[in-house]
Amino acid sequence: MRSWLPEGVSTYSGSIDHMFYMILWVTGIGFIVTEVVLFAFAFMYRSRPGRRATYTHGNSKLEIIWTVVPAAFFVFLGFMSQNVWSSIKGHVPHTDEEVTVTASQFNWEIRYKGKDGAFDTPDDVVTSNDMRLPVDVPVKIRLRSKDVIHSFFLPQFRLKQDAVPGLTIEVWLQATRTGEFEIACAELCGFGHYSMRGVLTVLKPEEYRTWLSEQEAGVTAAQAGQGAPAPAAAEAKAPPA
Ligand SMILES: [Cu+2]
Repeated sequence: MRSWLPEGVSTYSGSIDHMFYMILWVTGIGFIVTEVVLFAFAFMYRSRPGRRATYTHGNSKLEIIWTVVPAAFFVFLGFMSQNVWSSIKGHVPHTDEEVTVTASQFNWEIRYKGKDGAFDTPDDVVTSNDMRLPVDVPVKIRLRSKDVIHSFFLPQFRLKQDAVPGLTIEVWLQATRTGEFEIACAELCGFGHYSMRGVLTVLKPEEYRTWLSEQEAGVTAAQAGQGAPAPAAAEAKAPPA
């Protein structure tokens, strides 16, 4: 049954899966029990020759039981979900690893700070549908949208968050293994919605550093090629931690 969901590769995927299966079990068992009783009673008390219908006002004790027991389950599940929710959504861990993801019809623009350590500056490293992150490090992702509502979905990380025009929404993840994973859009956002697909590559931290430095060097070289003098001072600066 566990094979239902894709492999979980974030630090919080286990607690989300646990909640998912717990809710599935509770509601699944409740569903089966009530359906069996419904069909059994419909069969047992079906119309038959010689049997008269009786009028009953119901049974207060039974009604109290089948109201209180599910209510208690819902409150229990609510408290459990609240713990998981607040540990994932309630706070973003302190981290120096930050990327901005901007959704638009129909691609994901991934933006890294570049050498100056600040977003939305000329030295930003920008890729399309190609996101790379280090393993075992918390990463903050700032989500934005240029046009309509999209939904940033990393199934293996159990991360799904709407990207809403006009807002910057912060989410985070910490990958537990290296590999390539799908970035999907989970909000019907237009004709090209199906093609809105990216790849998240989780690398070892040193491989990630190397890749990012190469990208930064590429941006600097491109700027130099356009006639803008390469900022020599920035070259000497230590890269952002
Ligand atoms: Cu979309």
